[in-house]
Amino acid sequence: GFDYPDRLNAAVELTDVMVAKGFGDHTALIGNGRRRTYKELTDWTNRLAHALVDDLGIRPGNRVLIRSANNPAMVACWLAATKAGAVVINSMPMLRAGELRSYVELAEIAFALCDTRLMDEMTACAKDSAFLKTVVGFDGTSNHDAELDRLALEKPVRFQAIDTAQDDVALLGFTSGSTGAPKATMHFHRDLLIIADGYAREILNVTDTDVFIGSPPLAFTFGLGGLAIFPLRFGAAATLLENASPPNMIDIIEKYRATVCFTAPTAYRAMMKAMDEGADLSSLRAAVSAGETLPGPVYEEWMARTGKPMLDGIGATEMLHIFITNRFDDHRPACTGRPVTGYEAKVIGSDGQDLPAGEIGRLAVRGPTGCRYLRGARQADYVQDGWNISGDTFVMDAEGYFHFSARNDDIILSSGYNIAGPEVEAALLAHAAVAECAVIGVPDDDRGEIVQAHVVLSTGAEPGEALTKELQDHVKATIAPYKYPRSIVFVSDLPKTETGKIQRFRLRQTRNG
Ligand code: 3SK
Repeated sequence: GFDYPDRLNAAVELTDVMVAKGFGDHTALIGNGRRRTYKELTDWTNRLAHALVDDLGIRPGNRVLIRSANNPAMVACWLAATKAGAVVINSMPMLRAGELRSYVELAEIAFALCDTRLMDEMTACAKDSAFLKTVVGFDGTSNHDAELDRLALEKPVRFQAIDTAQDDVALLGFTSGSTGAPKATMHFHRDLLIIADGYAREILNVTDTDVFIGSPPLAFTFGLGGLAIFPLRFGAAATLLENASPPNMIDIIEKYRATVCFTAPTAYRAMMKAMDEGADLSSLRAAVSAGETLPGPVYEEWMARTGKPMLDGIGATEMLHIFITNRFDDHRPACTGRPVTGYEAKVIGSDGQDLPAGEIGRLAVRGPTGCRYLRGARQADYVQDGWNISGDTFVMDAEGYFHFSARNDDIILSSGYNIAGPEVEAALLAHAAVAECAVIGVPDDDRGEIVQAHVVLSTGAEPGEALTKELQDHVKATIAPYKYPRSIVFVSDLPKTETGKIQRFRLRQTRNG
């Protein structure tokens, strides 16, 4: 187990305590063309925390939403709000006002800190909100040229952090539920450290010489762990990219000789292609793949090119981070590996009973970092005896290794993003040309899966390329653009049950032949 003091503030552990341990001059964050040491990051977060408490009036337990792309300012705001005892909700920059509003309403969020470049949707979300009363801009480019930065600049560099308990909630992790309505899980201050002291230490052997790089948004706990908590816990450096396309990641890997990479198989494939044109990834000692299942051939190719394993793992926002993983000295193709120490995993049948090795069923997991849903209903359905029942089906082999089988719900996993089919359907149905539609995920070599919409048109609408483009643009303007259907198939009707329920599984079967 992990032994933390009763009074614990995770953000203080990742900043002030690191300075006290002698890491003050080490590089902590690199991003937007600047490098910041642990001392600079500590001072910055303390000033910001003063502004949040003294000027904005944030009190312990208040929920604070942060809206930003991955950059040092976002990390500083998250740490500052955590020092102030707030419960932080990190959100992705692509979210539209409607999606932000569903977060605000579910978590009754009163404060938002927003990169000024992303203010429009935030302001639209706050308009007439019963909950969100204070929206403050910060300068994501780190030039300190926004309201929150100006308030912080006048403040002292010492801040007496709020005396939080190790089991006070520090973070709400949001994910799309399978219907598109978001769900959130609560994570304690200690959970933020457990994922570092567990997975990052045990599996990745992180040290202060490591340089981290990766693509997942900090709003996704995969990114928050891999690109902020893990490096900061060990005195390592994190490189943060607002646009983590494979070419941009390659540039940074080469420039800073990055050693640990967190991304999805799609990006690894693109990076391997770039190796043929001379991309130098030789500095990477750990390539972590999660967010989508890692196809055997991608793992094999990485091994062949680098001589090192690509470490496939599965995590969940519910559990905060990775709980089943391969290891440097124990890895297999098309296999997710074994549980991280402290976590238990099993496969259960539709009746909730444990299934023997070799049988396909739903993956259930139990461990120190979850699962605690915000608001009651989901807890009863998806957490039984402490076991969180996931949306994935797996098989456990006779040796206790877990192998992914399929998703068990309407979530589509594309390039590491979780996309709820019903949410895309709702967006399409808001277009006058769409009478009915069903959205499924179809296999794709590059992205794992892509979103495919089967659309029945309203009378008078003309199928074709022009309408496909119009519907895609409409979805991009309605919900986060990464959710748009890359493929649209116009059909005359949809398969349905006798009671009129759309049978999406039939569309999937047709696809699979
Ligand atoms: O496997 C995932 O999708 C995941 C989710 C949350 C945190 C970490 C990971 C790897």
